[in-house]
Amino acid sequence: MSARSELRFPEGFVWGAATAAYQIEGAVREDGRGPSIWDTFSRTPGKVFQGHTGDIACDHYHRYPDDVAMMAELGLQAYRFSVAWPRIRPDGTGPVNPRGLDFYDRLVDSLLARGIDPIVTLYHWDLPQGLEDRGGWTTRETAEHFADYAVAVHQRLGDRVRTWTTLNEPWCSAYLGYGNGVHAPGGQDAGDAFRAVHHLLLGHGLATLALRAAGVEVLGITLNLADVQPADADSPADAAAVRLVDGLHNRIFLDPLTGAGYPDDVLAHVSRLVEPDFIRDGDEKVIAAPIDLLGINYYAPTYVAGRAGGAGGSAYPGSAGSVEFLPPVGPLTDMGWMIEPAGLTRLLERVAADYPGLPMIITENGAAFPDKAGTERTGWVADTDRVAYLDGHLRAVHQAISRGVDLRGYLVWSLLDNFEWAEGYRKRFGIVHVDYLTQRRTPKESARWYQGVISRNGL
Ligand code: PNW
Repeated sequence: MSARSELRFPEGFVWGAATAAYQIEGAVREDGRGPSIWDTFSRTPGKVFQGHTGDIACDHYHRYPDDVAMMAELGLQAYRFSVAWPRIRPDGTGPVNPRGLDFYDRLVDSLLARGIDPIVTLYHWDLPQGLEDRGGWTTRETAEHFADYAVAVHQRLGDRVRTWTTLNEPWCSAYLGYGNGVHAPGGQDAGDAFRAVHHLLLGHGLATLALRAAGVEVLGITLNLADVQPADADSPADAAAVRLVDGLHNRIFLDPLTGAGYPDDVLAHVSRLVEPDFIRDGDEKVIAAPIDLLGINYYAPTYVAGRAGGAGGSAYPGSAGSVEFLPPVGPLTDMGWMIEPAGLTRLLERVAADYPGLPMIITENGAAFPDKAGTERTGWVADTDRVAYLDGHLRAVHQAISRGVDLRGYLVWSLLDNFEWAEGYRKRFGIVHVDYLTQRRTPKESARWYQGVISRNGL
């Protein structure tokens, strides 16, 4: 009898994995690359765990042929990577650096030679330091520079890359980068966080218009949307807290992207913290440039309560005084994040209901778990906890699809253990283990399991 899988995914459903340039490439001074805000930030004492940097990371810049061969062996159908802006425009404003483009040219060719579909992210947080020196995402000019850079990348790769996304998780860039200082460039100002939200969205819109004019086929953006839940489903105060956090996290991006403009309640909240004079006439029209695909990154749910004098969350400007974020409970990942697959089903169904007609793809989902002892000796990483996480979340994805959500694919975060931003190398998200002393790659049990899922197109 042939092995029949229990849960089948739709025909043509895309299976892949994701990474980001600064987290895996290394080679930060090679072939004319300029410094990014993450080079600066990671060298600033106290910002990243034990002063880790992306200087070497997974050395993917040199090892990409082997890495692509490994992807092919695992059966990946798509690979989402990001282009490092400072490789393409080393100081942010000057001439294009062809040697930077050469690297992605080679990478794309090797992916295509193995039948793997490249999915390009144009911005995964590594802003050229030269642009930050002029104000970074708090300024309009950065949005315009982003569109120019997008066109330069497309000119080189557009004949072979079909699927493009502009930004990865602008929520993180704005609120963690300019609001609470946890990410580069380390700004701590609520007004700047909202300026950054707007200029990131504007940059997305300008790039979308420019890429569309250049003939891009499939164009989108990736958001880390939050499944915001009330502590008590019957409490009006908790419902109000959900509405505020949902506004600051989800609707502030989704509404303008889909043509509805900024939500009134969110604008009212923002206006209490900063004069929103950075939003100009016509901007919302640019931001609403039609997209083909919404990338969603999901890791964990967010539970909130409405409470006068609540501590709020540093990543949600103006939330102190009315919102309490509940501590995560139950089984947690190594990031301290809750494991709740149902949150992913809820999130997908909510987006499908509130923003109909927008096809979606999971551009990131996965988990950090501590390394098990003995990997180097046995050459085998038994990450059963990660297999369970992925299995649970794929069941949640399947449920959403079976209820009618138009979801086109799933990309696991991440292919490799890598530089986990402020956490440095101590958090491991890979389905492939990386020994940072030798750069040896060892597929974990989860990679073998995922290989089987892909080959069966099901669980
Ligand atoms: C995402 N948060 O980051 C990024 O897109 C990846 O580069 C990253 O490695 C992955 O998720 C795992 O963290 C996030 O604090 C970082 O809520 C922080 C948060 C969310 C997403």
